[in-house]
Amino acid sequence: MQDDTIYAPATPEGRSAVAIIRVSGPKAFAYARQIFRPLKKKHISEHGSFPQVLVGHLMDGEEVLDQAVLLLFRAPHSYTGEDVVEFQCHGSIYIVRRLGQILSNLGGRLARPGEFTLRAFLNRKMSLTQAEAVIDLIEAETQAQQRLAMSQMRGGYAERLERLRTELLEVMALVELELDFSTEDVEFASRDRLRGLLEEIQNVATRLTASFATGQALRQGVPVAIIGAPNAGKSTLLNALVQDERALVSPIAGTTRDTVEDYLIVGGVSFRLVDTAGLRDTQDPVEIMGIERAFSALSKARIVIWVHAPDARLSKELENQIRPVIQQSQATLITVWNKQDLAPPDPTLTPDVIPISARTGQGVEIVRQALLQAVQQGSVNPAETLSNLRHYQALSRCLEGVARALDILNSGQGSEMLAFELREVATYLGSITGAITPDEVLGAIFSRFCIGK
Ligand SMILES: Nc1nc2c(ncn2[C@@H]2O[C@H](COP(=O)(O)OP(=O)(O)OP(=O)(O)O)[C@@H](O)[C@H]2O)c(=O)[nH]1
Ligand SMILES: [Mg+2]
Repeated sequence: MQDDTIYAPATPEGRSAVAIIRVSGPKAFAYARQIFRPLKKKHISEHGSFPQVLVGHLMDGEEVLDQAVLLLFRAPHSYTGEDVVEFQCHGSIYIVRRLGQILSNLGGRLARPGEFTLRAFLNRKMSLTQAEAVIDLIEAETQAQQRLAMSQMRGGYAERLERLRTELLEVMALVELELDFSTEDVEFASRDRLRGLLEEIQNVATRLTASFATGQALRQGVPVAIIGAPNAGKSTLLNALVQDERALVSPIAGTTRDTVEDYLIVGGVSFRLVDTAGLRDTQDPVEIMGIERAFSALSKARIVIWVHAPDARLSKELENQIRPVIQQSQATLITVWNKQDLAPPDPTLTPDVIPISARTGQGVEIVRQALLQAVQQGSVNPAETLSNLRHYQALSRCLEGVARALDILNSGQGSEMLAFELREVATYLGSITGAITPDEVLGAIFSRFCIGK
């Protein structure tokens, strides 16, 4: 338990109907008793059932500062696991600031970013992955992001990893026991059980690390590259998709030089659209740089919208350069025939080509739905999807350890090497849920929070 009492506004600064100021720590109730006068009761009671809700006056000395609502949570049944009180006052900048000063004068300390959640973690109210999910949930702007965060907050894959770690610790204890008998040739730990366990860890970790690209994409917006020959109408299509004059459009081939990005949300999923410079053989040094960037966007995309048009053809050489890039990245290809108002689709294109007219907006909705479909094909299960870089790195290291441990098992080497690798694997697994977490990792995680959470 922490011995100081912290406070912070939990709502953003500025004028609002209601503002919430939270206080957590051993003196939280004492502070509330000093500055809050309930309307109906004589005083705030120590006993009875919690949480409690009281209406009353918030006092600034003998003067009434505001009429407010007070919520009282008794440790350990609170967000932080400590005594917590929450003042819901009117959302005036003055009242919130003044209440902060009063709490500070009483001996409270303004909380650091994420300190309430850090305390919740330290008091075992939540695991580290759940605490991280709190940040993700606050930052969620789309339904897909909210689902990922919520699944992680409800346990997600962390529970599974923690179960595997506990089982590993049991087997590990037996292997370590063998070390004490190193002169004799004994095996307390069943090698079959150990091999089965390591293989299970390997399966789970492999599946999770494989889902990382999808998880990151959902979190940051699925990257979509719009490519094609100059003048095909790529920028017109970007503008039509986002319904904004985002990119410059002109009949001059080579209008777009640098990449132009914008976000589009379809069906709760956020897409990061990247309009690129038209691809062609050119001597213009600036255009060459633009085309390099177009290829770079192409290689990073998870979905590629390839725009064809009757009056803008790509050379065979360039087509042959593009295809392997898409194959390599395993991006989903959406083939679009633009300017269908001028001519019907080229019969040599794939049969599932989408005819559109970016200028009139015809067919653009079908492209939006195709984007959504491309994501859903890889059917995302939030409980099995990894979106956190820290977890990804820990699992990758864990997988390396598992592979080495399996090698040692198969070659029949001694228990000492095996025990070492098993300890590594357990440490990496434990670092994800927070069972083993150095202070600097905690510092880095919680500094990402806002004050008051
Ligand atoms: N008729 C017709 N013209 C279109 C359509 N879409 C775009 N255009 C025109 O095609 C020309 C090129 O459009 P852009 O969107 O600038 O083409 P781009 O592919 O971005 O070209 P670069 O940036 O040079 O690579 C403009 O004059 C557009 O108005 C369409 O659906 N029908
Ligand atoms: Mg353009």
